[in-house]
Formats: sequence, C-alpha cells, structure tokens
Amino acid sequence: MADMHPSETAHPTRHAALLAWVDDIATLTTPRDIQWCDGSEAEWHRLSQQLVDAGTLVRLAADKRPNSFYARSDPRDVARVESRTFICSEKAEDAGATNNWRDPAETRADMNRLFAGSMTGRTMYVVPFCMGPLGSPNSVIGVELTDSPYVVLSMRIMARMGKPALDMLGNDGFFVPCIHSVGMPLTEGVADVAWPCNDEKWIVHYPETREIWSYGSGYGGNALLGKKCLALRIASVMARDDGWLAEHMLILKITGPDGASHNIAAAFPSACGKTNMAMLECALPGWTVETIGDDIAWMRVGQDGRLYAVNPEAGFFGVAPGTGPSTNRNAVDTLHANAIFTNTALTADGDVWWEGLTKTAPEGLTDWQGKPFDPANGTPAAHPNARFAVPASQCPSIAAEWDDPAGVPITAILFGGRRATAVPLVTEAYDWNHGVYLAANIASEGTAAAEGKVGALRRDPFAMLPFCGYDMCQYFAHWIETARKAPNGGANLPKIFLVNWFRKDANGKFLWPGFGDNARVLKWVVERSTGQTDAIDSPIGRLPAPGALDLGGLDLDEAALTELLGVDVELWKEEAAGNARDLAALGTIPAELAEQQARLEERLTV
Ligand code: GTP
Ligand code: SPV
Ligand code: MN
Repeated sequence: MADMHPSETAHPTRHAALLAWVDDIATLTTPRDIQWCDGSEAEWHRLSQQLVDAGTLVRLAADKRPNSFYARSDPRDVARVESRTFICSEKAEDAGATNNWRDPAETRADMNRLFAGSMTGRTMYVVPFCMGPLGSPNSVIGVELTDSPYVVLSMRIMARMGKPALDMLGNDGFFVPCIHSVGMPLTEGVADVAWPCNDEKWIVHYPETREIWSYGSGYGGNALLGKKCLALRIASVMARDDGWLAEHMLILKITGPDGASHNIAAAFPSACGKTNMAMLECALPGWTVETIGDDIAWMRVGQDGRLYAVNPEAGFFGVAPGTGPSTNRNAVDTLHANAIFTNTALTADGDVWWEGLTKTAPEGLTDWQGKPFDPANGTPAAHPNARFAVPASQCPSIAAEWDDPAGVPITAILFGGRRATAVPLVTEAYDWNHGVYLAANIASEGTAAAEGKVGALRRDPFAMLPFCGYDMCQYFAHWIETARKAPNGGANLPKIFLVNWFRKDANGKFLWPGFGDNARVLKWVVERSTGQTDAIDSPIGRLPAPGALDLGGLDLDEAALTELLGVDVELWKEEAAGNARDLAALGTIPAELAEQQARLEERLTV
C-alpha cells in the first residue's frame, strides 16, 4: 500500500466533509482520542470486555446467554426525556403545538457551550450507520459521534453499523450528523462511574439542516440516535419534503389457511404492544404471523399505488417486563444470545430476569438498582422500562423479506392506544380521510417508556406525539395529500383500522385476552380488506358484524363481547367534543379533518 494517502491510514474514509466535521467536534469536545468504528466482531469483543472491566456491563453466564451483557443505568436515566426534547426549526410554527421549539441560533450557542470539553478524558467513537437496508437508495446514513462505548455496542445491534455504512457513504454521500455526549467529562480528579450521565439533558434536532445533538443521557432513544431522533423526528421531515411516510409502526406478515399473505403496519404509542404484535403467535389454527419490524416503518407509494413499507432498523429495543413464554415466546427465543439487557434484574447464576419472564421470581435476585430483591417490599425487580437490545435476524419469526430494500406492500394499517373505556376492540375507517381522523385522535394512558405520570390519559396523534419532527397539522395534511396524489385515486392504499386491546371491566380487569388472540382481529382486518366478511356501520366507524369475529375456542362471555364491540353514543358525544377541543389545540387542522369531525357529530345525533 505504498501509494496510500497518509490520512487513509488513520481514517477509513476520504469523505472530506465527514473528516472536517469529526475534526470540528473533536476540537469542541476535546476527547482523549478518536476511534473509528468498523462494526467488526473484534471491535465488539474489545469494547464489551472494556465495559466489563469498567463495571458498566456484566457478562452473562455463557451457558445461559452467550455473548450477552447486562447493564444497570443511573436511576436518573431510565427513559426518554420528552420535556428535554427540542425541535429547533427556523420558525416556531414549523415545530407546531406538540413540540418543544427553541430558536436554532440560540440553541447552537447553548450547545457549543455545553459540549465544550464535554468528552475530556474519554474516547470519541465515530459510528457510521445506515437506517434501512445497505445499498438501498431509500436508506439514510447517519454518523454518530459518541463518548459512550455502551452506545457503540447498542448501535451495532440496532442499525447496520460500521464499515459497510461508511463504504456506502462514499467520498461525498449525504449523512445525518449525530453528536452524543453523556455529559460527564473526566477532568482532573474526576473518577469515572459505571453509568456516566448528567442531570442536565438535551435532545436537540435541527430539522432543516438534518442534525441531532444529544447531551446528558446514555439511555435508549435519548442516546441511540439512529432510532427515534433520526428514523422518526428527522426522517418525518425528510418524508414530508420528499413525499413518503416515516412512522412509529410495527410491520408484520400474516398468512391464512389459504396460503395468501398480507402485510399489516400498526402504530401504537410507546409500551402499548408493537413488539408483542410484531412477534405474535396466532391463537387461530392455520394462521401464522411473521415479523418484519417492531417499532418504525418507512413507507412509500409504489407505481402500482400500493404502500410499501421498510423497517429501517436492524434490531429490537424492546420492553422486558411482561415479555414471557406465554405472551411473546418469539421475543424470549430471540434473546438466547448476543443481547444487551438494561435495568432488568440479575439472577444469582448470572442470567437476567424480569416480571413476567416466569411466574415467580427466582431466589437470590439482584434488582435493577443493584440491591438484593425482596418480593415482600412491593417494588419490582426490573425497572418498568427495562429493555433488551437484540439483532432482528435472530428472531425465530423473522420474515424472509424483512430486509428487502423494495419493502412489503401493506394491506391494512392499524392505529391504537391504551383505552380502558369508550374505544371498541376494532373499528374500520369509512375511508382514508376518516382513518386519518381516527389516528389524529388516538389517546393513550401513559406508560413508563417516557417520564410523566403512568396511567394519565394523553392525546397521542398517530402514536407520533413525541416523534413528529414538525407541525402536527402539517403532518395530518401530508397524510391526506399522500392519498390524493397516489395512483388510482388512492384506491390501492391500505384500509385503516382503529384497535384497542386495553378495554377494562368495572373491576379494572382487561376484557380482551390480547397477545396471540389479537390474531382474531387481524383475521377480520384481512377479510375486510379482501372483501370476505361483513361489517356494520356505527357512528364512529364500521364494526364487525355479529359472528364475523372468529372467537372459536375462546372463552369470552357474551357481556364482555357486547362491551368490547359496543358504542355508547352518550359517551361518544363526550369523546367527539374532546376530539374537537384537542384538535383545535393543535392549530389549524386540515379542512378534511374538520369535515370528518362534523360528520362524526352528525352521525352521533341521528
Ligand atoms: P415500545 O418499544 O416502547 O415502542 O413499546 P411497544 O409498543 O413495542 O410495546 P410492547 O409490545 O413492548 O408491550 C408493552 C407492554 O404492553 C408489555 O408489558 C406487554 O405485556 C403489554 N401488552 C402488549 N400487548 C398486549 C395485549 O394485547 N394486551 C395487553 N393487555 N397487554 C399487552
Ligand atoms: C419508545 O419509547 O417508543 C421506545 C424506546 O421504543 S426508546 O428507544 O427509548 O425511545
Ligand atoms: Mn417504540
């Protein structure tokens, strides 16, 4: 290699803009050294051993979970911080009513102060990654500069990370610059800790220039910047500008006894069942579900007028508690090796455990805060937002086409949330714009996936409230526009449904068994989409006709079914008023949605 350019020995790229940017950020953050990540096995082993030595990771017993690790975060760094997430568009109105807007020039000055010297004493890792299949023109490359080796390992699971992404970038390709610091410089006399972070947290997005700056957290979506920050907040803006959709949706493939397959996308808020549904084991004989994605879908209208979806991720970052052999066997089996667990409990024999993995907790557990677990004191062993990161390719139910750059044609889109009351098990939208109206009005009871009150009802339009990088009213308009511009007048686009697995009875018990039994609803959705079964009209949408929902083998009493499929008109008048009030609070909604609101009110009065 006598003729190699001198810089090539130090840097694995000749991308001048990338090299200049890495230089600039290093000058600002003053790391001890810089390491370019290639995503190799050797790098994985070196960094994981380094983190074991530092006490950040515990290596799990090799005979139980080979090549797997356990981390315990700082108790102040356990979930996404929505109140500290900012959209810094040039104009405040472009961020809309649902985002925290900040002036970009002011924020840049703040970030320059905050990041100055923030990587002192640490290594700055250069992490090239690709969201979407390698080589696809629809994939997006990002480069994350981070001072957290835990983030590097997690990014290697969650995205196509390292040399292949850098090669794809070439010498002048476009990339989204992502800067991440845990915000704990190792200045003179400061000793490192197992989970460095800072009480001051900032998750900052510049939508016009497609940039991400994240400070103070090492956890999940705050720190793995390819996921919510790039693949949703920045990508939603790119999608608006370029005529596609970036959505908080799982993608699954369902095959019936006749051998016909359909792909379904579904948007539920965080911790409302996407991963579980993506890996569903059908309770109906002859039906199977295969997994394509569990959290994010990028969708484009094809020349045939159908909507094609791609999962931009390469791994699952799933909620551990509640994941067990009876609820999600495929997830449990996926986790057999090569996984990172954070904030679960640790067993005495070097494995992980969480509530729901087995019926009773094993003896001798250490809880997520590192204390001996005492079931008597009432606090769980695993944090409710404890998570696993694991390669998607390991999932026993993964579909062959999961990484096909062409995507899969979508037959139906489901929207849903956690609603103890009012919202039926399943409702079919009358048409696309009615579906947009249903999705715009999703509300859900809060979960542990984000800071905030667990259980409090909040509006979460399209399950995108924390993830839409621009004005929500513009986003609704973009959805309406997508159908208007589609070939064949949008007639080949998916049908839209609203679902709710979380209706409760008077005693607070779930009325619907959920999980594998959700296949019964999927069957009706497929049959509706192919014109094989009946529905009845109701003021809020179409409901399964009596007997249309396959309940064979299910022990569900008549009263529960009536409640699950019932529409209480008086209650729905209140719901409709709530919709109108909350839509108005978003700004100027598209005329098509105002029309849907008027039609709903009309249907409720006749
Ligand atoms: P994020 O990764 O935060 O986006 O979550 P998610 O939408 O992928 O949710 P996940 O599938 O991890 O489920 C979250 C919680 O909901 C778990 O505790 C599940 O046990 C529970 N859950 C999932 N599906 C159902 C269901 O059909 N019925 C009931 N009752 N609970 C469910
Ligand atoms: C979610 O909260 O929707 C998640 C977890 O998928 S995180 O990646 O932390 O956003
Ligand atoms: Mn999610």
